[in-house]
Amino acid sequence: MTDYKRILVTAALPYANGPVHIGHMAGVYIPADIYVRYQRAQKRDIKFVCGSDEHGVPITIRAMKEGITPQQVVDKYHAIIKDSFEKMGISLDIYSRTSNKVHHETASDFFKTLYDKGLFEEKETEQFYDEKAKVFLADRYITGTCPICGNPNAYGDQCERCGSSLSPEMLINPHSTLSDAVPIKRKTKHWYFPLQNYEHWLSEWILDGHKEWKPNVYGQCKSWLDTGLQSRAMTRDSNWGIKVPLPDAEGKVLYVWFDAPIGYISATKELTDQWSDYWCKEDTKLIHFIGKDNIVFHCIIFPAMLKAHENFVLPDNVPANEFLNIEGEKVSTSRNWAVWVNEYLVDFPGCEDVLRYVLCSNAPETKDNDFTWKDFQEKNNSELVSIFGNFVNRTFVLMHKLCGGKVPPLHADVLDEDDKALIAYIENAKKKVEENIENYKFRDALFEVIDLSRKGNQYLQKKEPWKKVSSDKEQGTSEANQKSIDNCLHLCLQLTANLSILINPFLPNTSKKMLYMMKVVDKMLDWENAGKTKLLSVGYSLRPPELLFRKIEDAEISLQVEKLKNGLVKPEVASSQAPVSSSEQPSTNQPVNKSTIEYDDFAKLDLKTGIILSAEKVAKADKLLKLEIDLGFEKRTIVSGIALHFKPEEIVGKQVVVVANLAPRKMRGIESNGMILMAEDKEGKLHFVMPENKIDAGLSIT
Ligand code: B3M
Ligand code: ZN
Repeated sequence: MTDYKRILVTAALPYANGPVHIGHMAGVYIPADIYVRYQRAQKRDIKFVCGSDEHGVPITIRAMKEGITPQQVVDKYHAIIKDSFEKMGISLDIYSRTSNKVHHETASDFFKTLYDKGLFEEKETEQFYDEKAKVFLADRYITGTCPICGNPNAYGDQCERCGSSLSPEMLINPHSTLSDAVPIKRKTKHWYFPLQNYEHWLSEWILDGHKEWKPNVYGQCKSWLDTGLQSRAMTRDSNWGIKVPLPDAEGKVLYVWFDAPIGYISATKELTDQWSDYWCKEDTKLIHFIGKDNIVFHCIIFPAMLKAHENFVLPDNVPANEFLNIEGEKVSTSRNWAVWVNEYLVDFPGCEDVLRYVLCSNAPETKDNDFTWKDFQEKNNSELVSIFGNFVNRTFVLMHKLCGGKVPPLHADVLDEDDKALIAYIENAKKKVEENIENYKFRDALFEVIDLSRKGNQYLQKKEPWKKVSSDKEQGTSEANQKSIDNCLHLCLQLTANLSILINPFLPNTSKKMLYMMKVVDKMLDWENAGKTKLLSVGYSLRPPELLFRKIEDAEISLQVEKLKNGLVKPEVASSQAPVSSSEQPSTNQPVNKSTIEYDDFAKLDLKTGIILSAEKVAKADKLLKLEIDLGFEKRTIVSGIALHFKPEEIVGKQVVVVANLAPRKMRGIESNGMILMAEDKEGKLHFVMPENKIDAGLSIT
């Protein structure tokens, strides 16, 4: 381990097509950050890089759904993701993006190098093509009826209702999502990377050479290699992405999984002029933190690319995690079954470390795991508050009460068995935490830290220093008792100092607060200080305690559970109204009681009666109708996701209730100015919410 001169840690580049959720954090970013913070405390040369993945189908799909350009999509989500990472304390050295010039150049050059070496196969194949929109269609762009469950809105690669993976050929009534055209097959040329040529080398490198990789990672690699590898197209027909740097490649871009991992190299280039030390020198330890769905790309395809290029180091480890489910169900971004980090940060200000704690102690390191809000509360209240926080708080309160706010001396002559045992725990904890982190066992490492604070509590409870103070003022506390009090609090304070060092990689904000209370500088957090019991000098005066964690109340938890359920979008409407996040998008399912709002909140809504003057289908969007609404005082254009429920001609003349002061929003290039209210019944059928009698348009609803 120590024969490496430098470490380069990469964390999977999130697609900039939505905010990050807690599954991403638990699987990738929190473990990576713990590892990096620990290595920094060890004073090792380490760089931590990441950035937004801004190409590929996920981005163009999102653009289509939101009715904005791919560039607008990536600009929006890049900013949101970057902000979430910063606030969650993910201590990246750089958060770059694959739309940067340096990345376009780096990825192009990489492709060109392999091309010039003659390593690609050029092949013509038949792919689905939309004759109306004049583009080749990725599987996701083709929808139709699922042959398995009958869902009319299944995608060409997957049905989101029954979860089956599909291919476009399997769909009943397939049509393009860009137009209503039935896709046809058409010839197209692409450049393929013959992975089978690297199979032998990969087997040796991984199956023989990296038996220490996590079983889930090793197992997946083995199964890919056992099945046999095939050529994979490294280019796509699209106008969004990095142009294929060849003369006869009009309308072709690099496959997103070709360019994205090169993004790690580009980000390092952007970060430091010494980038090539980290990428090209053999004594670099390269580690990719990823989720399990990215294993094949990071363990097979990217290493084969690196090997083919010849200039680069290979990953030393790829500690991929499994998935985190929410309240017993798989995360689904299209159904909005997720806990979004940007929303958590608003709902629980100052509780960033709590989320880090819960996600680490519950990380899906070896199998899929479940996040529940109840467990979140439980872990906060009965571990962070009652064990760790309680120990630090008691130590400080007692030290102020019994030792005049100063670090008391240690009397070696009266050290007893309990004192010695505590010293031994402190010394041993360092090694245990360290070993676990080095082996990517972050849950176990964190458990050791909490366990050390638990030991502290037990020690205090046994020693009961508060009982040793004499109540007789005249007589005062006996010398023996005072010595025992001193020793107890001296050791508890040294333990507190140790806890601040050990908890720092996991809960950096908590560690900072502890430093403040102890009036010491960051330097104390150097890992070499862990295990020592002379960190705080005798006679040094310390600040009064501050609570490290607050209790989380039942009401906060039920609110979150409610929010999760209320935000849930049914698969049928998900594709036209895919949520950006639950707070930005109204859901169309049956509301479970929402939380109470003040009258003032209600009064902000400008609800008006209106009449539909005209309705027409929106091109390339089978769920949207463009409505002209008479609001009495003006006519409005409103785009509404009701096309699957009503024919345009049957709703002309209907009375409707309009949210008239909703911020305008572009959908499919049409600006929508407001929203009409609909009621959804148990069968998922929509009904207009409207007055029974004929009334004028433009009346206020109060
Ligand atoms: N953006 C996939 C994902 O977010 C992809 C990772 C790229 S890492 C080079 O799961
Ligand atoms: Zn299905």
